[in-house]
Amino acid sequence: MINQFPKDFLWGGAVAANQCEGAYLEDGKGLSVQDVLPHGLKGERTEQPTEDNLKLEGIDFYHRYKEDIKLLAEMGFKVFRTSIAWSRIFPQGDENQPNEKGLQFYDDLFDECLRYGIEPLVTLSHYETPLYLAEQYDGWRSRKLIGFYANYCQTVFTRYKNKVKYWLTFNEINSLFHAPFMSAGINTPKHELTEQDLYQAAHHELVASALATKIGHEIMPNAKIGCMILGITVYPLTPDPADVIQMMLQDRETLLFADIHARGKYPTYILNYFKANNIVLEVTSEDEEILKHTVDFISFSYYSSTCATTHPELSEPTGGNLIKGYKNPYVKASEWGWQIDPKGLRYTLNKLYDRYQLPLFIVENGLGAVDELITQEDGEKTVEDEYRIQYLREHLLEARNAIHDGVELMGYTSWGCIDIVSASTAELRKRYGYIYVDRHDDGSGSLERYKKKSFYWYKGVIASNGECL
Ligand code: BGP
Repeated sequence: MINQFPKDFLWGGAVAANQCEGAYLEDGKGLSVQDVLPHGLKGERTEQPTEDNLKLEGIDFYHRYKEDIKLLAEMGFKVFRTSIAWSRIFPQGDENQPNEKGLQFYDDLFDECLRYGIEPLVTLSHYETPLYLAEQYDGWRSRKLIGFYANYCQTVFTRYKNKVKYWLTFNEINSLFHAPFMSAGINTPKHELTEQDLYQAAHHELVASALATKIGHEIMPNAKIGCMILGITVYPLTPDPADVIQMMLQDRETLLFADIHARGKYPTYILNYFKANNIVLEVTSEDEEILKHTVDFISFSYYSSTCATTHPELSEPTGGNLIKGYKNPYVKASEWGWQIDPKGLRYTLNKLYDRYQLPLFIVENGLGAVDELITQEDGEKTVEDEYRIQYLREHLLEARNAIHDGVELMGYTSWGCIDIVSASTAELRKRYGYIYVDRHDDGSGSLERYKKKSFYWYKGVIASNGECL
């Protein structure tokens, strides 16, 4: 039957180094932009790391990863998505020589995964640009970052070429426009940046991404290197054709990044937009050559959808970490105002596959919710997270429908498979995991791990290759 998950489907979960590792200064690590963002996207950056920044300790994954990987293996994980903290390898970001202790940590982590037959899926840059690069170079506004990033990629590709087969170049690369400091280490305040500045910085990242793909393929001919897009799915709020055009325009803000990664050049719609708005980018002929190194697959995050309209009076703005748009009267929202739309996942998968005919990978999806740890009759502690199971089940059913539609889907890594610090609000109260971590927003907690009800559910899903949802 076609409406089954493929035999070699990569089931697993995802995290990012800065949201779980902690140990923010250990073994020679330098500071990253996250170390001065105690409140995520809400609130200003601080000058120095401050005690209220929960990411400095995270869930202490740096010291507890063996215990955690064992739990993920118990669920039957085939793949584990994490990121390498660039500032562990190059503490400032612009050095020539890497920090051996940082490299050793990821050697040990990947070995631990492989011991259980879990493939690491590694994001090279997940919202954790070294702080020094932000302060000295204004992050990705500087062309120099292409060279620093290429050196970093070359280093980790060479080191882990026999351990890591799946790589992602930049997490949610299109988020640079919404969160320039967190996403691209751009230190200049957002309100001082022009569109030209942002497109130029995006261009540097796009060239760097293609260069990483080129270098990666040279060092690891069998590796699969993908881009990662913040999947902002947009519907027209009304059938007014003007709303459909509005949707098309908003869609392109996202698709632009996948277009360039998949096709190796800028599409005409954006070149015309640049002309019309007097945006003149510095694009060298060497850049154009590098951009031709296209990705092997397209990965994306999918949490919710939103609506576009020319009739704002008919709706209200939606919540969501980086998503702008209007509320859809047909869908419910999470406690954080993220609209829950499983069918939108089927639509998104089909749209991307129709457009690119490249394998797709859902590398983030999940429900951030408040969990209550309870003690069962047998004395074991757990969380009855039926709401999370329901969210994931409904999304996986739609992923399966998309496979039936003909989409080539490589895998699924739900977000925050173990509770971690959230990215947009830097809270621990907002949990995504199958594994509960006893740590709280006031910094208290034993850091003990407990299996939630969803742990056993996901184990059954993987064991049945998605038959038992
Ligand atoms: C994505 C980021 C992740 C992440 C997730 C959930 O945008 O790639 O790093 O955390 O969203 O968001 P949050 O943690 O804010 O709930």
